[in-house]
Amino acid sequence: MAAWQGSLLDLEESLALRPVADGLTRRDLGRGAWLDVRPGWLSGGDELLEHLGRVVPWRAERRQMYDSIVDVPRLTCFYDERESLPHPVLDEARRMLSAHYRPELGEDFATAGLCLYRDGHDSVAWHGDRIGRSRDTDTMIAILSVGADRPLSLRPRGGGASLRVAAGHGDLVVMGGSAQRTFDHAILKTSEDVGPRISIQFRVRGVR
Ligand SMILES: O=C(O)CCC(=O)C(=O)O
Repeated sequence: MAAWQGSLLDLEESLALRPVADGLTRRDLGRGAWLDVRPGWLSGGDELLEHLGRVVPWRAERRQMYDSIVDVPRLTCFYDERESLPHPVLDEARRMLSAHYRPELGEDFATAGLCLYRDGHDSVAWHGDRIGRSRDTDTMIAILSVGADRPLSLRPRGGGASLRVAAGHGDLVVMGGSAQRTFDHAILKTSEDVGPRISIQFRVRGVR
């Protein structure tokens, strides 16, 4: 994995999660979709980035695109609900997210999908997570990011202006309501010289 220039401030902080609700803001996207943003949820994220880069069995991903199977330019690893996560702070993150969102979500976060964007050439194209209950029912996808700030882009399905949300080092972004049905999201390529980013997406059982 290419070097990540962590901040000196971050190196002095220990790896820990702060309360989810502190500084959490919700944005109504319309069409029943919303976005929660909690900047700086995780402190000391350099350590997590380095650890995950080293221990996770990263795999290249291939996806059906129209009539062909194409390489997705990023590396991934999926942990289902029975597997222990590759760092205890991620088990704690899942517990905290479940405790915070359970009254609204009606169930716990279960699985964790990890994605490694090695540099600005890595990306994921516009899509919604529409496998499972998210195809026709509201759900939530909670994303913790470490490493380079690669904004999460969203755009309404069927046309309309897109928006970009910062998903920086230690930030939490939660897509909720109808967001997987009424919006698509993407991590777009950038020509900027950016280092690696790892995202950890927590989902409920069966949703991909
Ligand atoms: O890396 C991210 O923040 C988004 C990942 C994503 O959209 C996906 O894997 O479905």
